[in-house]
Amino acid sequence: MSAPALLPLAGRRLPALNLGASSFPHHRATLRLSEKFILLLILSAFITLCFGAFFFLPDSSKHKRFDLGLEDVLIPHVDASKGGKHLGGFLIHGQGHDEHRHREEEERLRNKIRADHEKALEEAKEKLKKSRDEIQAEIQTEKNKVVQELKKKDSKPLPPVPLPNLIGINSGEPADPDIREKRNKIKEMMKHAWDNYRQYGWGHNELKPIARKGHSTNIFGNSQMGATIVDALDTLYIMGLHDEFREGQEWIDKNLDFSVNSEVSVFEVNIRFIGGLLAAYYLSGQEVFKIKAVQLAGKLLPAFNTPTGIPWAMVNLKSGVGRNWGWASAGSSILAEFGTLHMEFVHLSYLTGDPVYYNKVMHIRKLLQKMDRPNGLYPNYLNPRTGRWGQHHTSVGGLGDSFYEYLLKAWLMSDKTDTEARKMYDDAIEAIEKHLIRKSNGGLTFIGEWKNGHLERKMGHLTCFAGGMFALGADGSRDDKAGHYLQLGAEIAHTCHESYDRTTLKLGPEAFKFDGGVEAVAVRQNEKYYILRPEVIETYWYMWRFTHDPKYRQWGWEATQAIDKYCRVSGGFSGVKDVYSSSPTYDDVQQSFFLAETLKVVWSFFFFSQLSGPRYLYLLFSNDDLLPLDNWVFNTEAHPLPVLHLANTTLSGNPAYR
Ligand code: DMJ
Repeated sequence: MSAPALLPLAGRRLPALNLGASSFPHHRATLRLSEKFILLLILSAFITLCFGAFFFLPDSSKHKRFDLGLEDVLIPHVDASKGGKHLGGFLIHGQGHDEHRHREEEERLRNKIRADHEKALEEAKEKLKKSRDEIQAEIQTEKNKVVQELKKKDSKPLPPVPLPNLIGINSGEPADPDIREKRNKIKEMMKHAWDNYRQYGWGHNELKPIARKGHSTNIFGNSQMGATIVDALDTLYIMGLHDEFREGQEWIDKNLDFSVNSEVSVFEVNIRFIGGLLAAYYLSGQEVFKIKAVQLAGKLLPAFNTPTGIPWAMVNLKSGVGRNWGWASAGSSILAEFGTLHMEFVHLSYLTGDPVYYNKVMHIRKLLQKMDRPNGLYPNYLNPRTGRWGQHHTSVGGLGDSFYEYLLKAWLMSDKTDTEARKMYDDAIEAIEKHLIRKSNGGLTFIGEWKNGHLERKMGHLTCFAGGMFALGADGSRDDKAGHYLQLGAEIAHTCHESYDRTTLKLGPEAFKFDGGVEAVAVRQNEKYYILRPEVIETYWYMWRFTHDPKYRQWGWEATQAIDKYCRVSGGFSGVKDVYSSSPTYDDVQQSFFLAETLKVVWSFFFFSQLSGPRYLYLLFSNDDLLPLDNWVFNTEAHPLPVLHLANTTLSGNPAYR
């Protein structure tokens, strides 16, 4: 009997079933009963069929998961030879159906699921017997295992590279007792700064020496990255403070982690962290510093994902999302920030064999070369979306300074082979000299700031670094103007010394004017502070290296004494709010650059005595064999990086050339 024959019959008879039997003659009633029976039979057969279909038809939800492209997760086995894919034991497509094998496979999976459930149940029962503390300890052990595994993965050794000749890192004690005494004093100041940071700010970025606790600013984001430790390492090393260096190394090895949800300044992290780690690596040869530098550099790379390749000022180390400072000319990038990456990034490519870092900074250079420059000057702001300049402000101080410094140092660091960088430097300083450098009525040479077509007769403490830069760039200058640039360096050094000498504390203000009868003096209250900056001492140091005029050493020593007298507190060193006040108030910040730069420079003053080739206090008081300038170039945070005696072409990361 086929279903189509049954259904019309059932349909026609059904209404009669509902009439009572008493309404019909007997024989007809008998007939109806048999009909009912047959109908019931048919119905039950139909229901059984539907029920069976419900259970035995393939599960459509499984097809949907397959369509989502999750094959890798969901398909336990792919038999390529048969071209068929099995999903949980069901054949989805392909040939060669083997019912028996399917059933076996299904059975095997069912057994496995059952066994897994039982095992999980047993484990859960076992867990419940344990105390809360035991369970927590187990979880912790598991976590540690995962962390260790990740660390192992991250710490894979990098391919070895030939290390440049590390001349001048192990110099001896000077014979002159006066010089020895000065060096000991500077070393004691470094110990005071470090020991207090060690005691009250360890692991924080900086120290509040009066509140005696950790300190940080938005340039380091919201996490504790131990900026002072990383920044101070090479100074500790140079001064022979090896126990302190080892403490720092241990902290970095165990605690310095860049997978943090923190938005940092690309520039500051580059010059202080990458520069500091690379210098520590070159000086000590300890792999951990190189590995951390490379890990951190990888976290900065997303900042370059802009329409022009000019990096954002800030990047979130975890998400890689970048942005610019809201105050910077409608969200522009800043010349001194994106223009101060070259030295470190070239070294990263050299050490890793990966050209990505080199390519990023060369792309910036090429882009700048193509752009028109108003009066030959580089404006401080560049929009990374449009590739156009922002406000036409030019400065050799804040916002511009180290861009010019890195053009010159790119050339020096390449063993003078990067002539493109030298040309850009020469062009830039010619325009600066023409439009920004003037003599005051009192005969002081100063570098002003260009703002929308007029010269502001104000110079910043930061700008004072330029004296040293002019001296450093004298050799190799265009038209053989070495004497001229050395003289310019000396004039800037003199002006900056005047800015110190005309204060009560003999420490220089943040900015000083040459206007309305004012000469080298701060006028505004908010420009009278001194925050342990190095630039003036740095310029003295370069001048000392190139001229050996003892006045520069003397000036360096005077500044050191003033810092010790007015910035020293029992919990470290602090900036002061007013250098013209005889009872100064403190800003309560021990800047990381005080340990990285200021103290390092005075130290090296007393190492150099020859008329050879460059920033600082410890360097001021050292013999000439400490980090000779033919072999080392200091980054803008005074971290020494060795000259790479290679042609530019070798920086492509091609291991054959390294
Ligand atoms: C340092 O972090 C660097 O020298 C930077 O280039 C600008 N100045 C500060 C210290 O003043």
